[in-house]
Amino acid sequence: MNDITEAPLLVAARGGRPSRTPVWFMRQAGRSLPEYRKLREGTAMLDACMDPEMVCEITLQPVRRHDVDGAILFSDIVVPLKAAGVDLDIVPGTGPVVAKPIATESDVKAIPELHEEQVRPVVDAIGLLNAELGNVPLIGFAGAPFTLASYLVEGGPSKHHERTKALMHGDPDLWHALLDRLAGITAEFLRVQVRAGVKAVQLFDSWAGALSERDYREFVLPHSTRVLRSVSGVPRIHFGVGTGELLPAMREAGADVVGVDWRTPLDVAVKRLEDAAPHLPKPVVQGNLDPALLFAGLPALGREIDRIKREGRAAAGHIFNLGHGVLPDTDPDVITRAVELVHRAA
Ligand code: 1CP
Repeated sequence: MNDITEAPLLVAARGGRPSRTPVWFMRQAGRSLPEYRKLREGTAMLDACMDPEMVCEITLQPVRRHDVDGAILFSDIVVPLKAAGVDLDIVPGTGPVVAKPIATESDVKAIPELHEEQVRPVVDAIGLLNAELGNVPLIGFAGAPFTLASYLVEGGPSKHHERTKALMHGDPDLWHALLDRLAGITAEFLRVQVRAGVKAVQLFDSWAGALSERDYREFVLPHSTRVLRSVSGVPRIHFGVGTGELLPAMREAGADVVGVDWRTPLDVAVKRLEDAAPHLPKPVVQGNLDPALLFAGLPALGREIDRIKREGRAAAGHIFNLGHGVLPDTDPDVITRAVELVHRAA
């Protein structure tokens, strides 16, 4: 196979039947791999994301080890915010922490735009990766406006997103102004990655599942729709956690592939997506193995993988993945075995 457009992940993303079920894992690069921990020693996360050689090496590590069908660019959802000039850091063991959380109109107005030269190291990393990856597609990504807003408004990781929801309901105009700015940054970051040569993109709205469908439709959907519409030329994957109730609305945002966490069986997800938009082509889904199943032993893991593949046949195309990211204590050898089990014809 010399034509990357025939790579299993890209065939499935177009709603076709590839030669094998394509599989990659969210957070496949990172703490579960000893070679990652070794390389990262002494380098802060955001510095690593701006070092093209390091990004290239970390992105390749899981591809070499596990024979996955996609490489996810090593980066983070806050990278474009930091690059544009927002004062934030990624604190080990915590996640993104923002120096001055967003609360007022002047805070929103102070959020800068993103310009390509500010993320030049990411562009360079994509160039290096495309030279190395052969027929394995490189997946770029960005954080969706709502999930980014949650970090900016809460000041860091949040369980209940209470400040975010308070702003959304308490001052809808300011909320929409904030999401409009963030949608601009996210859309530009995705377009930069597409121009640099990624073969697919994923929009991570990880925390959208914290919202009711009503709130999602009013306060989030228009902005995510704008982001997805502004990206063309590569398949677009749209993912969130706990979004079983939001799947119809997420489909309306217009992505080519909808990510599903482990709470909703794929055949049920496909039915919800189809019922929501009978005029659209049959949906393509990504998911949805519970990351905890990688701790359950190979017989149980094999059964779950077979079930998910069976249920995934309800879709026009299925990209196998976890329902959320690899947990840090996961045994990397089990990830390799899981990939073999997905690839096994059944
Ligand atoms: O292999 C890969 O998937 C590529 C690397 C990657 C991705 C896709 C990282 C590296 N971050 C992300 C996206 C990301 N970052 C998301 C969306 C995906 C998801 O839902 O998991 C989110 C919500 C973040 C925010 C973030 N960054 C967190 C979560 C905090 C919370 O609210 O619970 C954390 C812990 C980080 C830091 C981070 N990002 C990536 C790594 C390897 C790390 C740890 C860095 C360190 O400890 O130094």
